[in-house]
Amino acid sequence: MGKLIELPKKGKALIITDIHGNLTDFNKYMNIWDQFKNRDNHLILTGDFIHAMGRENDRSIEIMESVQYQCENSENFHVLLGNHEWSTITKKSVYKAGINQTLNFDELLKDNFGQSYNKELEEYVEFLKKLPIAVRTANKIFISHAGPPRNIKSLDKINHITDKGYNENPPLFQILWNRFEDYTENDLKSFLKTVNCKMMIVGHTPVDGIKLVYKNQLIVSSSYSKGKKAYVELNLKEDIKNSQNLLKMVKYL
Ligand SMILES: [Mn+2]
Repeated sequence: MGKLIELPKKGKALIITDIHGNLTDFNKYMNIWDQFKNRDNHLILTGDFIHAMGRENDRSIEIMESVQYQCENSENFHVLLGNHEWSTITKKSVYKAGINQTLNFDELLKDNFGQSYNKELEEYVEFLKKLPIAVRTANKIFISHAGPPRNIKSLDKINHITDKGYNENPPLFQILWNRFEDYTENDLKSFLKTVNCKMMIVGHTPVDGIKLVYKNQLIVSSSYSKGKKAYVELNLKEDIKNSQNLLKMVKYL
């Protein structure tokens, strides 16, 4: 029941971020995954797969259904919680460009499921509560939606990060919401030291494909981005010593 997934030194992992209700991009990535999947390879979706900018192009429900199906049917399909899924659990409103995305999602559910929308929503919440929060690979890469959180004393704290619930839980809030202006280079270094990792990969902040922050954090935008759409094909067997080693594994949609 832990919230941290540990991947062994075997195979590769596709790391895909911030789909935000874009079914076209989601399907492109699922095609890449179909070609890529085998016993040793993994897919890591780093959260925020729901909530598009406009109602008319918001395909969050189809994506939610597909993600749920694949999670239940493939051990190598890992989906992490993002702040937008968190807002569905906590029923806290989340805004993007001034638009209340939580209300939009409610409307979408009502349109799709009519009277039974509330029952459907509760089923989604139960599913989302099962999602892990982070992945740590044997070659020392830490992957989460955002962050790092402050004042984490051990890797085990990440594994138990939701023990205190989803509301009023600062470390959980920070790992889902923190952007690079929210932490210093020292915060990042001290976090990586605590979890015994070399580099961190996150989504959350829209960038032009990728952006390297404080030398040890790679921000990736796979769909909702400021231009290019990037993902990472992480080799889990390779020794990764620095950002150059990791940048070689970046691919574009
Ligand atoms: Mn986010």
